[in-house]
Amino acid sequence: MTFEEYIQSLQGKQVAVIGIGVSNIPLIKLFLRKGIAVTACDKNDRKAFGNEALLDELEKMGAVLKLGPDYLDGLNQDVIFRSPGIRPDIPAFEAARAAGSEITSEMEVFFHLCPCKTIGVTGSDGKTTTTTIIARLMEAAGYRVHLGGNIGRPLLPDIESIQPGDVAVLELSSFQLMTMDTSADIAVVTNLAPNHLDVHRGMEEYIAAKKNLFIHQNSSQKVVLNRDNALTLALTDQAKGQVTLFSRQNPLEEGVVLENNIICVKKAGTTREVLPVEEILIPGVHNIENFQAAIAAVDGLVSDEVIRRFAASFGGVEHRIELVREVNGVKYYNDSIASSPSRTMAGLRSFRQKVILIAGGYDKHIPYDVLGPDLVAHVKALVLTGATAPKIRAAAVSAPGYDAAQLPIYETEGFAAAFHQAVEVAQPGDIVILSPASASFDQFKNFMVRGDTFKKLVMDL
Ligand code: UMA
Repeated sequence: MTFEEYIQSLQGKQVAVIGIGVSNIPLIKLFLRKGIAVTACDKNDRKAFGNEALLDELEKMGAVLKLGPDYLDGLNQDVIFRSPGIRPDIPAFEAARAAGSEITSEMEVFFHLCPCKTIGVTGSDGKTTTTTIIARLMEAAGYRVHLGGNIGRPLLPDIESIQPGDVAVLELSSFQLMTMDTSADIAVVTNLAPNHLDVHRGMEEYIAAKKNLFIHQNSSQKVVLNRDNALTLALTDQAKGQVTLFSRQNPLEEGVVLENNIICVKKAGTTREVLPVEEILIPGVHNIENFQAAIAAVDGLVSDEVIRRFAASFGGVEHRIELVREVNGVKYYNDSIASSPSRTMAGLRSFRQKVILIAGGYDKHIPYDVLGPDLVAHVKALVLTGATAPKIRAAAVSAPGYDAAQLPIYETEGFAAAFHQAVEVAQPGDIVILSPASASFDQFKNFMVRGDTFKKLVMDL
């Protein structure tokens, strides 16, 4: 179906959009411009929503608004778009579904209608960097690239400008994948570790969601999986498309490996040296893996020369081990994206020296013990704030080799106090890094606001 035909099919139907956020605002506007009847619903009332001008604009364009605690009452429109942050099985959706409504999402419809090749990236860590690397490589190779998804930009509203020869590169979260019935042409799963267990019913549901990125492929499509991550490797048997493995730690007969510190592609008995690790500008072994995943995805589409030139100049993505500035000999890094322990572990392992770590935040009910050994090995002072502070402290204290004199732990009330505590203990030559191992929602709207707040505190020093 073309986009035009899809819009035709919605004419005369009632459409509801649940959650007036990043995913759905451009969608609501697009539908209204096309003359479709839209009811836009959000759990926040006008005041709590915080952007009256937008609500007024939507109303002026013809939207019916349903805001506040009763926003889901009587939900029965023909087609209902759900925001990623809302589970697809809440009672209001179940009731509407039983009464004949179709429950879908911006991402699902995008995959149904996208006229060009799609490259989709999911995983617990490394999604945004890998997605960005792939998009930039494809661009450098001359493709017209549309970059979006969980990275913060919905693509369905742009679909009219997408040409068959373009490439759509998408980061997908488990929330977006939960109900997907179409897979990407090239699917990449970077790795899997416990995350979002406050929303998902357990690891099984989380992994089942991630699998949707490749489980609906045909045999001519491609899935890239991580040989070094047991949960990801276990998915190999379930792939319908052609599997390309990548591995930093293990030898492979076929796939993307690391040999003599060079990323190599092994295929049909041959080995091609693609990228010496020392030429990758961004630090950290996890970034070697991100490059390996990206190289596996674009192999055959982007030349090795383009890959090498790009790797030498790519400085990374904002909020991901981003160097903010150096003050009085102390380097400040913003790794606000690290909203889970595995993420923070990767951040800590990126540095050759021990760092002063600011961590803690909203509690997603994931285990923290795993973080303990890395705290002992890589942290010289730990500054904690937020709901997960006691869990992170417990992880450090119970880790083998913990020595209170080697790893002082500070607990502070509030984010700014944590920052100033870190500044106080820092000596010239030190590294201070915000890498919270927790989500931001206890004190901030999202990880970007948290990172921006940190950057402002650093700039104000
Ligand atoms: N809302 C309700 N009812 C609810 C939940 C939310 O009405 O039960 C309303 C909120 O009041 C708000 C709106 O829905 O007004 C927000 O919707 P949302 O939280 O579902 O998120 P969006 O603003 O649409 O942003 C989403 C992703 N957010 C989530 O998955 C929670 C963004 O990922 C993504 O960039 C964006 O779509 C574009 O695709 C953010 C994220 O934190 C960055 N993702 C998680 C992660 O990466 O770990 C999954």
